[in-house]
Amino acid sequence: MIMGFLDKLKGGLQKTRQALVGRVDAIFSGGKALDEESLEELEEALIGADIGVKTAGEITGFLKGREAEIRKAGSPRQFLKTEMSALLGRPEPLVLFGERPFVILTVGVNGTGKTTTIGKLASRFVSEGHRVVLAAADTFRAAAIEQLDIWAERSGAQIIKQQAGGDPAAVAFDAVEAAKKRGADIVIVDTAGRLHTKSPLMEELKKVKRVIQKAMPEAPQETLLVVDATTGQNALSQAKLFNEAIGVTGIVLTKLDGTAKGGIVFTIKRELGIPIKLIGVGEGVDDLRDFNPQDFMEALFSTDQE
Ligand SMILES: Nc1nc2c(ncn2[C@@H]2O[C@H](COP(=O)(O)OP(=O)(O)OP(=O)(O)O)[C@@H](O)[C@H]2O)c(=O)[nH]1
Ligand SMILES: [Mg+2]
Repeated sequence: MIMGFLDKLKGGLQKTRQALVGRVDAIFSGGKALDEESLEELEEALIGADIGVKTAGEITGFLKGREAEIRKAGSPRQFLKTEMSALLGRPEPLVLFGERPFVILTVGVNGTGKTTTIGKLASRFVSEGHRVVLAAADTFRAAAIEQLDIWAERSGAQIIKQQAGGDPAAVAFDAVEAAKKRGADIVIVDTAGRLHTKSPLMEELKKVKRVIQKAMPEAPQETLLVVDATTGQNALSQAKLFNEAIGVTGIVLTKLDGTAKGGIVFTIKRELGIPIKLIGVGEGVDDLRDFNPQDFMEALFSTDQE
């Protein structure tokens, strides 16, 4: 099971690996010197994999002038792996704490994978023995409610919904109240995708949060921003604006399968200070996992499939 996921992660990161590690190998193969020129090439490879200009500069700056040491330690690739691992720090998984219900509010721009992530999470929590209530607070489209309904059925979660066009805040409130009454453990609130730059939509989200707090003052204990890894650097402005509006406690990075922009993990970690808690590497129910920096680095620098 765990190996299966690592393989999937390796497969998913193949494009990022080619963009980054493949080029690193190419740069340093043939015993090329670690001079200005190869460092510049490396910096370009890092930026190309969406690691971010600032972090890319830091990494190459760190390598500069340390050629003898790096050669002694083994390959530049190994050295780079160690240095980059240090940048990612420890895992910061999703932890259910405090009073029940534990309320998770899910937000993000259109199509990033919010509803799918909720379905996967619901399935995980139910299989762990938790009682889960989903709130269909994406009332914008009827199809969105149906989509969540299917996930509720598939996972064995309950769902609170209204008709399309209803008030999202009211749905979220009802879900928390229902969970309290029924003694449920977890509420996961789906919301409509919205552009972080559209202020009326961000106001609506603030209202959802305020109204949830009328039902339970300490909720939402977790506000997850779902970010599509393929959007690259735009993830940063999404995170900044959603965070300013409602306070984001964790990031779910989806679609890490098949993107060459997996380096966004470093940018988020280094420039935002919001932990990546979960990653998505596919559309299936098992394709969501806790983000583990070490697994990520193993997969990114793996050599056994290309
Ligand atoms: N490859 C891949 N596809 C994913 C992943 N997560 C979600 N998707 C797909 O992305 C598409 C959009 O997913 P949704 O869950 O509907 O996204 P959403 O954020 O709820 O979309 P809106 O509600 O319209 O804003 C679907 O086709 C999902 O199957 C992932 O980790 N990898
Ligand atoms: Mg959705």
